[in-house]
Amino acid sequence: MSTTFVAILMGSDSDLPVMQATIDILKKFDISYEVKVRSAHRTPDAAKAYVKDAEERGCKVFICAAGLAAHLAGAVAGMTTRPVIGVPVDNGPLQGHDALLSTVMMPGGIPVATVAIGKAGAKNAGYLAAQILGVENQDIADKVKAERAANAEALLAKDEAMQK
Ligand code: RP5
Repeated sequence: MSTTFVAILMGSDSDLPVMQATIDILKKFDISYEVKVRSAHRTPDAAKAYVKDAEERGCKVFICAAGLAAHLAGAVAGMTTRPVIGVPVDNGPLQGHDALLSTVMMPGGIPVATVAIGKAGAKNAGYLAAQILGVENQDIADKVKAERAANAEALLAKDEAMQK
């Protein structure tokens, strides 16, 4: 029996401090996930083996994070037709601009849903995965909606306090 989960792949363990934001969001919505270090450059065979196996075991969305010449998301997108979300990591001398372009500029037919550079992008990768799963899973969709409503309410309450 396969269990639905999200796979978070990162090119290096040095990406984990950024990707903790993704993990936190998936945990918030009680979404099962796996976190693996697999590199498009350093461990291409292991990356491919993992993607095939994860897909068979029920992975519905891949989130791939890498910095510098960030090819992981694109490479994974070429191995699966599941949605792939790419997170450009800002850990190099170009502050992630290199990773952004490497991740987002995919040729037609092999999409990577690329989010913002760094922690905001990592957070949004978690939300986007939740929203994709929420198309078929009402429980997750309801949690995402409730969280948005609570955030909107909190912001308006801050505005109200500011007016006093
Ligand atoms: C990329 O190179 C990784 O995703 C990481 O962002 C960057 C640097 O990796 P380390 O040298 O810190 O292992 O492949």
